[in-house]
Amino acid sequence: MEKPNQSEYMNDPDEFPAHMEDDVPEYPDDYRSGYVALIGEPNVGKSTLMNAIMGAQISIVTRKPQTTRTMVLGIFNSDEAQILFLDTPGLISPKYLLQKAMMQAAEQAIADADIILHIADLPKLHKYEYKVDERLVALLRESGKPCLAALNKQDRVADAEKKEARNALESTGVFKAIHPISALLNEGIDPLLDELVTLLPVHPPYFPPEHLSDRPERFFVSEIIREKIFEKYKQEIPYSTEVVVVDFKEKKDVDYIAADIIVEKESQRKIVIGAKGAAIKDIGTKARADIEKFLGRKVYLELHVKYREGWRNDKNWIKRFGYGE
Ligand SMILES: Nc1nc2c(ncn2[C@@H]2O[C@H](COP(=O)(O)OP(=O)(O)OP(=O)(O)O)[C@@H](O)[C@H]2O)c(=O)[nH]1
Ligand SMILES: [Mg+2]
Repeated sequence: MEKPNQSEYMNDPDEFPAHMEDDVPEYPDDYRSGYVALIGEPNVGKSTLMNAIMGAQISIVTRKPQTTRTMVLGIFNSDEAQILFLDTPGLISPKYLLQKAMMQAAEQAIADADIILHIADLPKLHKYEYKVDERLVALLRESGKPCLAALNKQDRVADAEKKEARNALESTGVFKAIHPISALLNEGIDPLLDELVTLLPVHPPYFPPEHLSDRPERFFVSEIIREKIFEKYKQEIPYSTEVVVVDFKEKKDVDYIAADIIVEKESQRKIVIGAKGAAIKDIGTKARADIEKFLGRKVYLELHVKYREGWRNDKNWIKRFGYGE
């Protein structure tokens, strides 16, 4: 990802919102800003942590692994720092092209980051006898960047288990500090943020302070619809589904949004539509409620279900859907 250049944005009023032209905020000389990559296995709570820090649903969260597919930026502002969090897809061994693109997103985040925050899942560490993935440790070590670890889901383990997990991560020698947290219950997050700030480079903010992300509203709308599909279906459908917003018109009373839900097979298309359209109606109702909450506006949502045979393994479709380079 291209980092925006501070001096360019100060000089080019076309690039940034009008209020920045005449009201360029002053920042202390020791203001810090930089990128923090959230890295870890699927389902450990990376997106939950980002949302907890942001106080908003920037990244979708479900109970299933491999929910996040692409790098999602969350911009956190305080008086002393702007932290740019890069939420990433969980680290896996890719089996199809879409997963390969997902791993590229995680690698790109590591390459772009000033600091790497590894999120580990405490109950899972306990279950697997505190074994730390050696490939991950090698990846972090090779990056040469400062690394911190967050031991997440502390609400689900006893103190003795936390201690074992801490010892296991400490023994790798790659982490500057280890923070037990619960992203779900918002525990342990302030000390983690404080520590991140101390490790950030002294740099003016990259983005105007009221920006929460660099993604357009369309992106969040399609992600919310995808989240509802992840929640509704078990194994196959969520991983075969992509959502594309094809029309988005802001109107006076109610915005009009049309989106295509794309699956891989005709049989999946039938399932997503459901008997007499009941399934798609349910997805639409739930998605619309969350989209309205996110946009703060009323929305008319129109959904169509289509199939594109084997799109997850087709490089042209993957590119068209915005994954990979
Ligand atoms: N008990 C508990 N559950 C948590 C905590 N943090 C996250 N979870 C749950 O863990 C599940 C996965 O959370 P996500 O935030 O989607 O995980 P992720 O690491 O972003 O997953 P991928 O995007 O698939 O890589 C969800 O059901 C969360 O509610 C926590 O601190 N405690
Ligand atoms: Mg995620």
